[in-house]
Parts: sequence; C-alpha cells; structure tokens
Amino acid sequence: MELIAISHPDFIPNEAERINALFRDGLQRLHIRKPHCNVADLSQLIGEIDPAFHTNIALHSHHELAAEFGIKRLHFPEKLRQGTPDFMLEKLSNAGFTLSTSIHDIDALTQLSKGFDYTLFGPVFDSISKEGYQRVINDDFYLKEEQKTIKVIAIGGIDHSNLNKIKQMNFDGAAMLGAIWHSDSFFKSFSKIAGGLSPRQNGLDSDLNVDLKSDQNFISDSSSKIAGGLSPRQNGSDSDLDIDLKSDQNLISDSSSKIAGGLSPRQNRSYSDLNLISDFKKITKLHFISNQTLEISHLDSINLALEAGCKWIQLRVKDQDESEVLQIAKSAKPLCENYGAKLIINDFPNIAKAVSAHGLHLGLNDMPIPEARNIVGDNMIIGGTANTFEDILLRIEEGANYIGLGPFRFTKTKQNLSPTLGLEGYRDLMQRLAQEKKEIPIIAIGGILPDDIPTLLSTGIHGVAMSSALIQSKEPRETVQNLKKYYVENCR
Ligand code: TZP
Ligand code: MG
Repeated sequence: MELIAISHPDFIPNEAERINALFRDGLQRLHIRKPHCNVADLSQLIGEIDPAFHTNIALHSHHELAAEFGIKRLHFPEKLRQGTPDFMLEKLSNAGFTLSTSIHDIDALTQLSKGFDYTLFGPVFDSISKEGYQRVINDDFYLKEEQKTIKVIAIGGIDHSNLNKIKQMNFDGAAMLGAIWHSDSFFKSFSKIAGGLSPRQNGLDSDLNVDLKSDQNFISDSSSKIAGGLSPRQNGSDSDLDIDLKSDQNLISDSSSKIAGGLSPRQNRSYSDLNLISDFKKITKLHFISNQTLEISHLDSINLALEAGCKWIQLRVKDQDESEVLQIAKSAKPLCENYGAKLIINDFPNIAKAVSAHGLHLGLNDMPIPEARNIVGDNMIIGGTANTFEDILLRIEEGANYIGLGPFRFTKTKQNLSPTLGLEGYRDLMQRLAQEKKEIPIIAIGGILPDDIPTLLSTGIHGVAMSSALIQSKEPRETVQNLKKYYVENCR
C-alpha cells in the first residue's frame, strides 16, 4: 500500500516546514494540489521545501515549475487531462515523468491514456475536507485485478481508522488530505498516520533513509497552528476534482504558464516536452472571429460572443483604416477584460501592441511573423493562417504559437477564400504533421458549425474558430455551452 499526502488546498502557516517534517517522518509522496494558486506563490512554497524531497513531489498545477525544481511527477486533474492530447501524455511519460490523474468513476480506468502510471479514485468515503462530498462506492466494493489497467489509489475520507478497509478493497494505495491537515491532536506525525504499515508497505524504499521517529512532535506543534489564521496566500475553492461545465477552464487557456521566459539551468530534453504542453494550454480551444454585417457591428458581435461565454476573441476588421481599427480595438479591450476574455488583433501588430492585446493574428499576405514579433515582443501570442502543408511548415518555422488552418468549407465571412479543405483535408494534413513529428496547436476555421466539432476534433486539431455560426445562432449561449461539452466529451 502506497500512502500519498495531498497538500492543504490553501497556503497555510509554516507549510514548507510541515511538509519537510512529513517527509522526514517517512512520507514518500506529496501531491501539491492548490486549486487556483498562482505560480509565484507555488514557486515560493516549493523553494522552501528541502530540495532532497523535490523528487517526491507531484504537481497538480503550474507544471512549468517542474523544470526549475527538478520535479518529475505531474498530476493531471480531470479537466487538465481532458485538455491534454494523449500523445503528449505519452511523450512526457517516455521522457521520464511519472504521470497521475484523477477519476471518479471506476469505468473511466479503461479510457485513460497509456501515459499514466496511477490514478486517484474517489471519494471512497465521505470526504473529511470537503463537506458534503459523498463517497462513490459502498463498503462491499472490491477492485478486481483485471480492472486495474494502472495503479489505483483511493482518495476521500481516508484516515487511520479505515486504511485497512482500503487494503481489503484491493486498492494499491491511499491518498490523504483531511487526515493530515484537518486533524487536531490525533495525528502527531506521518508515521502515526501510516499506522501499522511497515516502511516497505508505506512505500518507503531504500532511496530515502528516513527515521520514522524523528520530528514526531514537530507536526503536532505546528498542526495546532493550522487552525490559526490562514496566510494571505490562502485562496480559492476546491474544485479541480470536479468537471464544471460552466467553468472556462474546460477550454484550457492558462496564460500563467509562461515558459517563454528562458530555460532554467535544469532544463533538459524531457522538460521541453513539458513546454510543448504548456504551449498548447495557452491556446483556447474556441476562438470567436468578429464580423460586421448590415445587422451587427464588430463591437456588438464581440459583445454577443462574450455574453455567450467565449474567452478568445479575435478582432478582424477588414476595409477600414488602421486608425479606425485602433479605436475599435481600444473599445474591445475593456469589453474582453470585463469577461475575462483574451483579445487577439488581426492584421495590425502596432494595434496589438498599443492596446496590450493578448495576441496577434497574421494572414499569409501580412507581415512575416518574425518581423511582427520584433514589434509585439516575446510574450504576445502570434497566430498565423495556413491553407496547405507547406504553409503549416512555414508557420512553425516562423515561430507561430498556433495556426488557423482553413477554410473547412465555403464561408461568406472571408473574401478571397483559399480552396476548402473539408474533413479529409484536415485528416490528411494532421496525419502528415504527426508523421513529420511536428506539433503546434491547429485551429480549424471557415464555415464551421457546432455539429462539425466532434468529427473535426477526431482529426487531432486543437480547437475551432467560428464567426457566423455564433453570430447567426438563435441561442449563442446555448451554442457555446454545447461546444464546451463537445470538448469535454471528445478531448481527453
Ligand atoms: N479565415 C478562413 S475562413 C475565415 C477566416 C478568417 C472566416 C471564418 O468565419 P466563419 O463565419 O466561421 O466561416
Ligand atoms: Mg490579414
């Protein structure tokens, strides 16, 4: 039986010292799970943990910190797993990372990528830390060997009193949160929590020489302080074990994963795969392209998309002077900000820079991407249009962050349309990319309707861009919600 400690979801007083004490006391694995924490605070906490224990840490978020701290264990909470293509998970696994995930339905085991080493499963008992979070199995549950496609670690409501039940249910291990961080006086040390488990059962291998008796008092001392005030870094709710279709995190777009800022000294090949995941995460999977028609202005179309729940808005103004586009961009920026959405400017690097847009999108006849990069700087996302395989290679060569590949089918939204690709076109291009081992987020565009998404996603594209389908939708909000559901169901 392997025992895993899950961190407190918030930052708590003396946390690093407590974690160090747990490790010194025999803990083999700590999952750092702090939903909604920011990267700087997490980095500070890890920096305060004894480096000897960094290899025993698994990160639930901000995987980009792995390189800096030599961390080789990455956890993919359900939503993150759904937003990460299997080939990337396998790539990370092949590069030497130990990958884990979370499931709440035991049948999901059969659908997990081969890249995972183990999964958390639960809650197996009513949660201690999350009130009202009820168990998903009964007392007579037994995990059959043939069900275990990978190791299954039970989680939820586990403490010393029911650890044996977990063993009887044939789980490979137990993960604990409440028993460690919410207990008052009973658990004075990790070795107590481990109860009668021998060091080997408790996952203690010879690679860490620990004295189970050391520091027993330390935890009890500090645990009394847990009840005390939470640090200013404390934050957020506790939701990464659930899928919340309303949450835009389903459309993975973590702008905080900024790996671009130079490689750390510890950076090596395996971490470059991690950078790739981060690169994909930066690109939201549903792009809205603004349009002006007789019925609607650019800003109204943007408003409609924002209201419907789009978080990636491209301002694409044709046939107007740069000064006019600048005015529209200046109005679009606060609109997007109000909705927590990202603004991308089509065609005009200087406008993108002037309004501090999140990104810039350039067509094949626009300024070359490297030239635009000189204007907008290293941190701005730049997307490039492509119609053929050669275009895609050019865009990768130019350093594009994503590619708008299309058109999928005929559309009136764009003049001078390139030849349509159709589903076969995407299949062919995505296969060629895979054969050449080229990886870049591909956004399909052009005449796309909501019902096209599942089949388009099956070609391996990252996401889709839409304009008229949303503007003309009778229920734009419902359309966007349905699209998000498609992603959850089709992207693992
Ligand atoms: N590039 C290729 S098709 C297109 C662009 C900008 C327009 C997309 O709009 P719609 O209405 O979704 O076809
Ligand atoms: Mg253009």
